[in-house]
Amino acid sequence: MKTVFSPLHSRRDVKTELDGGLLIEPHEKPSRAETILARVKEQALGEILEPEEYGLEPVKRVHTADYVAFLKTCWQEWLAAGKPGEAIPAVWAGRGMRHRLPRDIDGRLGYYSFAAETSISDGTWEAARASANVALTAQKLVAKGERAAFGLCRPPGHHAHADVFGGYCFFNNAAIVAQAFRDQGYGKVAVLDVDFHHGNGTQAIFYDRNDVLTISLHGDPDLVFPHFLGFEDETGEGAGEGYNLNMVYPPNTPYSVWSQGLENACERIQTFKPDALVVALGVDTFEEDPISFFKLISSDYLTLGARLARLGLPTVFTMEGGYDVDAIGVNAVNVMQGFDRTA
Ligand code: OKP
Ligand code: MG
Ligand code: ZN
Repeated sequence: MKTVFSPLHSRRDVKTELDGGLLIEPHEKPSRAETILARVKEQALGEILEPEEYGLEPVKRVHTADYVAFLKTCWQEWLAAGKPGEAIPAVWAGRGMRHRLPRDIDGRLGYYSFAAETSISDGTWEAARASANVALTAQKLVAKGERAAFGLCRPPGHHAHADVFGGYCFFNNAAIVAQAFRDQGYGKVAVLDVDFHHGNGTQAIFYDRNDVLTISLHGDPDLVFPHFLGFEDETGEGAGEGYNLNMVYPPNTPYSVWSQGLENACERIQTFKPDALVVALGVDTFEEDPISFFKLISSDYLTLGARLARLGLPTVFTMEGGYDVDAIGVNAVNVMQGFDRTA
């Protein structure tokens, strides 16, 4: 399988993540992508390509123009306001208040976000753009006939809504890929999110549509991030009713249990008969992940890849989470190898 990777990911190198009342070194750090790339090379998974430039048009098919413009100038606005640290949202429109875009940068940061762990600094915009280009280049490879392609995206994307960032995500790479397939004439697309966390952004972007099926397996949002979306009674709305599927699991869930949800997901995908599959691949389901609570082991990722291959669909992988940096290279590449080795 071919991998798409951009060295520009390293431009996202924030020094802070608000966690437990402290500003810690972010979990979502540059070494994540480098470790995965190193494993791709070590295992000779396949050719490694730099992304092509697709511009903002395919991004704006999923994100609003005002949100994209905000991300572009956010850091400059923050500096111009004389702020001493990194840009961190700290105020939101609570219940009973107005969702109105203020002029002040603190208000704008809150308007365009849903959480405070995701700091912004110099280079975040460039890295987020590169990450979307990585995903779109992987999509192009598959549209041109590759069976599958690995978009080694960083920063991740699946928490980003049409006009809201959070959970380390700015542009929803999986959603951008799904929409790109649609715009190229693929009639139906499925997005399967196997990251430990709910793919809230992807769900929200396609919630009222029946041309993109969204499925996510994840830790129970009653217990973990993103807390306010991802429950099993969220099944879609309007034309999209029945085209969103959430499967939630408790702490210590092993592959033997999680994979039953995966089977359900695969059956739903087969019934849907999509023309392409996008896999939002997080490996934070790993037993040693520092911020998650499932118990998958490294060999499970080979099995996962093999199961996805048996769907027999043109498949784009977008890299999402995974924070046990020592293991994410092996685990992510195991998915690709399990896929490649399965007819
Ligand atoms: C991004 B992705 C840790 C809280 C974690 C943010 C999690 C974002 C996960 N104390 N909050 O889905 O891997
Ligand atoms: Mg998920
Ligand atoms: Zn995650």
